[in-house]
Amino acid sequence: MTDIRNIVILTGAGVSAESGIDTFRDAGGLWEQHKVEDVATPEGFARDPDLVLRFYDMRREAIQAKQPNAAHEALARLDREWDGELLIVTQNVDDLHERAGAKRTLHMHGTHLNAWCTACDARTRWTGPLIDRPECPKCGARSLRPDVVWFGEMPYEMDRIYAALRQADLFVSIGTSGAVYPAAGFVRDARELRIRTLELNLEPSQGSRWFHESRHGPATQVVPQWVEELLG
Ligand code: BV8
Repeated sequence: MTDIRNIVILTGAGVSAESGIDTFRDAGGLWEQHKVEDVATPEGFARDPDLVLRFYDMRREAIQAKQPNAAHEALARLDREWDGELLIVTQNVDDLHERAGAKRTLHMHGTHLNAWCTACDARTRWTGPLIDRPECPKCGARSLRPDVVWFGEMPYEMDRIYAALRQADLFVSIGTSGAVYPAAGFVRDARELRIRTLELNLEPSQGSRWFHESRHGPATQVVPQWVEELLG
């Protein structure tokens, strides 16, 4: 690993699972309780805004009672101590990477803790519910939605992600099923760019065959071990 300078890390729900935050596709996961097209699409929001707002209000409240786990802590340590480039691209909308101390993070699917005004486009930090249609702090309109990227919507900062991938020497995917694009395609982009690829996941993901190396186990074990090796 001595020739590694610039690292891009992709994280998914598996990195927060041991903090008690439901993943999407594991047994009893979020999508089993709700149909994706009903709660995570603009069409679903237009059809039944109350259902969608309650779904996100429940999750926004739940994550605030959770704590970062050893995987988040290890990635924050890597962020502090790694003197090369590092970007933690997370698909997660919780803030556990930041609460563990990570700074170089990018939320490509948005964040639970922002509200997005569809009238004036302002994004405001938001920790309470949206079901009561509160006023936008900037323009006063009662047009706030979760600042979360739904299916069919453009993920955030794609240019910045691809620019980081083009400079990377190592791409590490942690706790994601490889089910959702374009995130699930990053490993193939990395392979085309001749970047070393590593998967750290509880079990093989849908993209496992694209990784040079896969290590399987709970994130709180495999992530600190990998960070220790890298910094060791
Ligand atoms: C877009 C926010 C156009 C909301 C989410 C190509 C082919 C097919 C379809 C498409 C395609 N391109 C686009 C699409 C459509 C769609 C898509 O991919 N559909 C899928 C279902 C086929 N994609 C989109 O619509 C995206 N937008 O494409 O716009 C575009 C394209 C390119 C460039 C520009 C524009 C937008 C997708 C974003 C949707 N929003 N989240 C919310 O959170 O409510 S998706 C949501 O699910 C997550 O954010 C995450 O991205 C995704 C996958 O979830 P994971 O994080 O992987 O979690 P999951 O439960 O699936 O897996 C958990 C993993 O952890 C498992 O592997 C498990 O083994 C592991 N694990 C569990 N416990 C542990 C663990 N690992 C370690 N330790 C543990 N303890």
